Amino acid sequence: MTSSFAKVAEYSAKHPKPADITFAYGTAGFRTIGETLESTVFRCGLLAALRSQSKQGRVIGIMITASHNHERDNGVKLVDPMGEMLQQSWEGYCTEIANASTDAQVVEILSEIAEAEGIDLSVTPKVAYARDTRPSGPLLLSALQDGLAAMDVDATNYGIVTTPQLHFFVRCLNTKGSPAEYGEANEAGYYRKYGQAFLRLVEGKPLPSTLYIDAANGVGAPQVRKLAEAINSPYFSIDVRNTDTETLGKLNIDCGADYVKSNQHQPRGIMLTPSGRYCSFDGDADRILYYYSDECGTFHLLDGDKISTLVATYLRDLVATAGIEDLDVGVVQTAYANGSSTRYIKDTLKLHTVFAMTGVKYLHHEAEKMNIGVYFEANGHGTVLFNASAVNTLREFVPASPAQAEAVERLWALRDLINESVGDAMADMLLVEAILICKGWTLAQWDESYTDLPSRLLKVVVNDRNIFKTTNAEQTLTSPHGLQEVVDELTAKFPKGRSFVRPSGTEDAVRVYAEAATRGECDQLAYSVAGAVFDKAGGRGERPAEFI
Ligand code: 16G
Ligand code: MG
Repeated sequence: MTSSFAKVAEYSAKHPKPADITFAYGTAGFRTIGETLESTVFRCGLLAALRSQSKQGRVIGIMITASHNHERDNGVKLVDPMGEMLQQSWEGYCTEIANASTDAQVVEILSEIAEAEGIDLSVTPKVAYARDTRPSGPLLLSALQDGLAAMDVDATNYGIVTTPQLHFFVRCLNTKGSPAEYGEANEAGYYRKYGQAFLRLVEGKPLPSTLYIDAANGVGAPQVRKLAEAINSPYFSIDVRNTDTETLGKLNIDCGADYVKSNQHQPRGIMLTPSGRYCSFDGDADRILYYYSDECGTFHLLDGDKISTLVATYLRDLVATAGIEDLDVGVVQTAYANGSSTRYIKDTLKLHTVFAMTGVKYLHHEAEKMNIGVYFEANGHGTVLFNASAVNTLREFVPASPAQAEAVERLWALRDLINESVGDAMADMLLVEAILICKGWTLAQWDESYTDLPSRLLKVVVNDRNIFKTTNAEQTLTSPHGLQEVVDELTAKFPKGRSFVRPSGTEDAVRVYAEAATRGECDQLAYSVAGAVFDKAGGRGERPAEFI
């Protein structure tokens, strides 16, 4: 068996593991200082090859990106054949191989995985890969290419694209020629598929005003311009800001979806005017948020929850107009969803809603269980899934009137407009634009559906975040002992109070979320919970400032 790995040790010697670092495959893959990731990315190449062989030579994706994080960081994640996140049971293999201390051990681990998974090593492995615009990208890319060469992989380099584009290509490659054929596995195919679906939905409706896009000085900037060129229609008139992917020190700085969500403020480079329409992508363009300013100059954010309710409402209404009875629309949220949104979904929309743990893979799996599952994190990451039974129902449904036929046709067009492999800022933007155009809505009209409760997200640095264990979709702490009771006591003091504490999956810190009826009460709750975490669970550095 080892002969299949004959070249691995030699290549591996070119990419030694830094002795003092322990790597972990987290919520969205490995993520840390870019320069330290060479060995990890090389080894991900090896593992992707093995994963492909375990899937009878289906294409596995590898994306080199650190999303909204600082430019000095980078990361790598594997993409499974349908464009979804890597199966969780393989995440442990990734961590194991990333931490092997010698080249011989790397080979040994590969052999062990091959044996444990019963992998046929004679299968030619196939991998598709890409990176974002980070300065450490080229170094990591060449480490990856060594990993692929060491395993004789049939590899396709997609260059610099958004994370969701790479997911899309992987799904297209693996469904080519099948009934589930997803599209053409290249950039032009991506723009064509989503552009055409968008135009099918909006043609004949009144034209929208220009949409200002903050591209976070990341890979979304060139890509969204290419999308606009391909669509080439006044229905998609955009003005892209924060497009500098060349100058060091600009990526995600004072701009991008994460900045806008955390600061509840417009990014640098965008001046808000009343009636203007604005959105922000994150650094790898898998998240999107909308915002606007009212006549008084007050900033209003339309986050992932607002996108999710907009989309769910539209889908629910179309299903009703079509007269299809056995097609349920459901919504998946995380604990970060604003309480007002959850109440709105349950009480006003009367749709089924569930909570999943933070991280796309968890939401995705819950949404797969629904007929039409809309999932979004409040931070703007999400998409919609039509499961097999929904597709069958749609296919077999016989409309009884032209209005019903039109609603069915719109449901098909919406499905084509959605990137079902993963949340996608560009596809989600077209989806929101299409719905707003069809409804003839401004951002303020969209915003009227419900009013967010004031919320606050704080970070507490502790000695060991691994002592924090949660249950109930991360809303309840089971460890450290007694801390949840303190959170409950504090929360009970505030009308509409809600707070939870969870260990971050991407950073060495603990997150504290709180919401309450007023801004003042929300902040009091957030800081008192953060203070309790700091005092009772080994806080490090500065104690979260008390709210006065
Ligand atoms: C990752 C997740 C994102 C999640 C965030 C939470 C993916 C592709 N990305 O960026 O969805 O919101 O982690 O970070 O799953 P945290 O665990 O540090 O709070
Ligand atoms: Mg991202």
